[in-house]
Amino acid sequence: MSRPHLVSLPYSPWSLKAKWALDHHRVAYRLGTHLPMLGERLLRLRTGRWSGKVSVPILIADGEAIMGSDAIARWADAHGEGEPLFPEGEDEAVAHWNGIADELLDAGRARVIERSLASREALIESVPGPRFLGPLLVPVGKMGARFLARKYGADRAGGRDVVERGLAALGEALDGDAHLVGDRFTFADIAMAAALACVRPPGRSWDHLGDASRACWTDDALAEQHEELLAWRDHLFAERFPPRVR
Ligand SMILES: N[C@@H](CCC(=O)N[C@@H](CS)C(=O)NCC(=O)O)C(=O)O
Repeated sequence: MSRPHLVSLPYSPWSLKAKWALDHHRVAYRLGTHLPMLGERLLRLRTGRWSGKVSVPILIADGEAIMGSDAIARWADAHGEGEPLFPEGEDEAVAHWNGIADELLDAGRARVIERSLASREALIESVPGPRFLGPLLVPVGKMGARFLARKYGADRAGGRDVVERGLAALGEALDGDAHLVGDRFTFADIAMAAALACVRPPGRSWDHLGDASRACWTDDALAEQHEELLAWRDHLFAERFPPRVR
């Protein structure tokens, strides 16, 4: 098998979930970067999907395009080494947490887009290019943010109440435990740890965010209320997904 190619968005928690699952299973891969809006056609070309929504992460393995963090993690379970992330009999429980993680991230993305549109620096950071082009990058950043808002229906995403409910459920389920499903490390832990980016991103080694974008992601009030969950997340990242592995 030739080395699979992961097309990702460096700052996206969904891409982080896929990278984590691949690393967990010691799958070596080439990493490519997708550019929202401008890279849409290339993504369709790479995947052969000319209708419907295309989003990253996408893993191209043996000519097949596997789209979405969940499908990529399942592919890694089937093709990699080590303990499964979807243990037998726990599929429903893992899917339940992945669903909650998606709700949190959808709500988080809508909020980040709104806040980015109000931050000149964050808009500049969102466009690759030399910083001295700053003023020219702002309109491109705005177009990109509006494109993502439309594509992912930011106006239909849940609000802060959805995030609060998800965090409360996570706190109750963990209640001091290390893992969410069956006392072992699963994709449920990966999904919820990654989703906490909408409260406070995990750190530059993982999220590659600039300062202004990090501020848009961070919700100080929620972070203060949920330091225990963030400590759980930080521990999991440090132990199970150390930066040196990637
Ligand atoms: N359910 C998908 C969600 C993926 C997703 O929402 N990707 C967004 C991350 S912001 C994306 O590709 N954005 C860039 C684009 O659509 O061009 C997964 O689990 O991977």
